[in-house]
Amino acid sequence: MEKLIITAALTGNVTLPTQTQYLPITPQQIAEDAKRCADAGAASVHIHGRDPKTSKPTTDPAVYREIATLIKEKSNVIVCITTGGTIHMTAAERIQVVPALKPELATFNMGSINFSIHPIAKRYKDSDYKFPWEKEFAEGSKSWIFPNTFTDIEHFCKTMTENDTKPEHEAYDVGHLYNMQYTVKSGLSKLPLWLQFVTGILGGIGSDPENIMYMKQTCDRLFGPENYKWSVIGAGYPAEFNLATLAILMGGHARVGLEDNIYISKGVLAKSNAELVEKIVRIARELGREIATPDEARQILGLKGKDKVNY
Ligand code: KMH
Ligand code: ZN
Repeated sequence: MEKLIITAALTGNVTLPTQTQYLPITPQQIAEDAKRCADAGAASVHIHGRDPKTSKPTTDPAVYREIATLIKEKSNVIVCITTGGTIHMTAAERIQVVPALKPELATFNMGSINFSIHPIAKRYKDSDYKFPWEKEFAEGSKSWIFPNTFTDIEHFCKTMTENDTKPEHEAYDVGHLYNMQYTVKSGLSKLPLWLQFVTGILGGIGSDPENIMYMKQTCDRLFGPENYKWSVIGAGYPAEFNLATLAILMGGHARVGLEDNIYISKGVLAKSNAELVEKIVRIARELGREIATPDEARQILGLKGKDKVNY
């Protein structure tokens, strides 16, 4: 099996600062976490920006530039920038970071889904929230649709191609794999593809191992086994570790991080993103899977290299 690519998703767009005190918020905190995760074995870090004052997710390219520049100074790790954002952001706002920074990798969400975190709001009283926006953000997600129309998909494909940014395709359900096939057939996406199978989002496919098997089988049929690489994002605990372990055994790759899961073990908060990376590295080593360095991951994924980014 090829070496394991570990992605660390550091802060995300839906984890609330109230949920964990260990969530990195400022560009400095995010960059320091990226370095610690790389030292622990992550080949790639997935980045969202947050307003340093309010902690709210932002699409401000200046925030992304600061984060990416600080990471580049500290580490050779691959920087994968989000184009996902939140319901409060337009598709144009979400994609603007790609022409601005021309990153090696950027996420590319392959279809529209309900995307809700409203059950989290039930855990907190009004006085529990650290920031005034969090309650409405969590409760309001009950009415969210995460829009990724074919118009958006076409525009994102063209923008990523123009900027030589490799898409990291996020598939939240089996139908999204067929959306991806449409982009391949219509010449918008080039093979080989790099995919994240995302499970456990309220609105998407569940975190059953059978779903990962089925998504992989579907990709084998649609693209051919040699034409894609895949990784898993199991949202929540224990899905993050269970599905990452399954992917390690099946020859896929794995993402962990506070964007997707805040627990290191049942009911125990992870004290850092690096602690989550360390755990998956231990599991991989026990199972005999070697860990890819950033440069090995660049080769596996066919990335342009960090000397060709615009930051
Ligand atoms: N939050 C994850 C479930 C993105 O940033 O574009 C998916 C994600 C999407 O990371
Ligand atoms: Zn993300």
